[in-house]
Amino acid sequence: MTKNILITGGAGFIGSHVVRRFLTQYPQYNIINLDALTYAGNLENLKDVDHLPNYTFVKGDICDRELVEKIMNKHDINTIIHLAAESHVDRSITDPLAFVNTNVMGTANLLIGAKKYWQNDYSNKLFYHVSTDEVYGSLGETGFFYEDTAYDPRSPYSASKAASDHLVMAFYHTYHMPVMISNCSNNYGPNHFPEKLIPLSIHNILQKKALPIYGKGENVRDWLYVIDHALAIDTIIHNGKLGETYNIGGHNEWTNIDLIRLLCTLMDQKLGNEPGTSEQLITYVKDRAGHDLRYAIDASKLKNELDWMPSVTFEEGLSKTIDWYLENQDWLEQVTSGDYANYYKKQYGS
Ligand code: NAD
Ligand code: TDX
Repeated sequence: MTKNILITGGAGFIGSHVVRRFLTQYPQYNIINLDALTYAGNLENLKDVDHLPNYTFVKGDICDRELVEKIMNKHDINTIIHLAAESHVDRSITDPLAFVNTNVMGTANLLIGAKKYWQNDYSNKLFYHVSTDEVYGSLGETGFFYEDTAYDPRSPYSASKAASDHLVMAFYHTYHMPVMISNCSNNYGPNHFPEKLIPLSIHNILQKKALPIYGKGENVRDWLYVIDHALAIDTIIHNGKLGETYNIGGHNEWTNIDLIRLLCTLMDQKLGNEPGTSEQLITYVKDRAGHDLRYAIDASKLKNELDWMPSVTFEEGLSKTIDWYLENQDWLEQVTSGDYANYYKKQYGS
């Protein structure tokens, strides 16, 4: 069965890997990428695949009802993979409304657009919503997030993602729209915008700038290679159950400080620096407001039911990621020109 898939946010970090996976793995599917090209969206992320005949790009906002309806009609969309979002927690602290607009209103708009076009004929239709483990809140030193863990979002970002998840489930229960949700842990890998911890630190090591660690660096995140996330989404779309949530995680917990120390060691090796050179750049700075202590996903449902497991170890994934940034310094330069310097100054003071 041919799928005409609307992918939102396909020019962003994770979205570009999802677009590439579907374009190359399923040449019989038509992929329509709707992206507003905010500061986080970049068509360069797709330059190796954007010539493929099954690919269409539309620049636009998911909040634009008319545009969404036009795309649904024109391309006879039967599957939506929804990734478009404002995604950076620090930005949500300074500008929460932008997160409510895109993450809540934008998701509602897409759901309404799909409902209108599909007109209750839901055979072979799917609304797949990409969400985050941050909706579950913050863990103490032990325990995991399960699919039935109660939502407890604590930042404007996670609150807006939680609201969007609830809307998706509301459309399932109220209108029987076929939906699936996945809640994933922290991703890392190529094309990651350098406002997030790992690419920001790689960029700063290359620039010999301070590596800002919030608080004491004891917060824990569970890191997953972005290509494994794209693979998990592919697996769930083809084999998952409607109305279900799947947790996706890397079984890979690191305190921020240990992670940055490992990154420094790998960077020194690759750059031919004296051991310990990059660690000297580590600088403890004021903590993030409401900084969640620990995230850790239990992904056993995905493993037991759909046989998905991460394919690379963290050391392999991190090494590949650093290699990508070293080979794509023009990409880094491009995305850090323009408004990035203003953002950086506002966030870090220099
Ligand atoms: P990103 O910020 O790199 O990319 C977001 C993309 O959405 C960009 O291309 C941007 O231009 C586009 N976009 C933003 N607002 C839009 C709008 N109003 N209309 C159309 N397009 C718009 O984000 P990411 O890290 O790739 O995250 C993608 C999705 O995955 C998000 O929904 C996020 O919540 C979720 N997620 C991210 C992570 C992570 O670690 N990055 C982990 C779990 C879940
Ligand atoms: O300069 C920094 N210094 C620092 O110590 C930055 C940018 C971050 N941090 C800390 C905060 C977090 O504990 O590093 C950790 C990771 O921070 P981010 O890279 O900003 O990611 P996080 O806040 O954990 O959220 C990410 O994972 C879940 C994504 O940005 C979200 O979109 C996703 O949903």
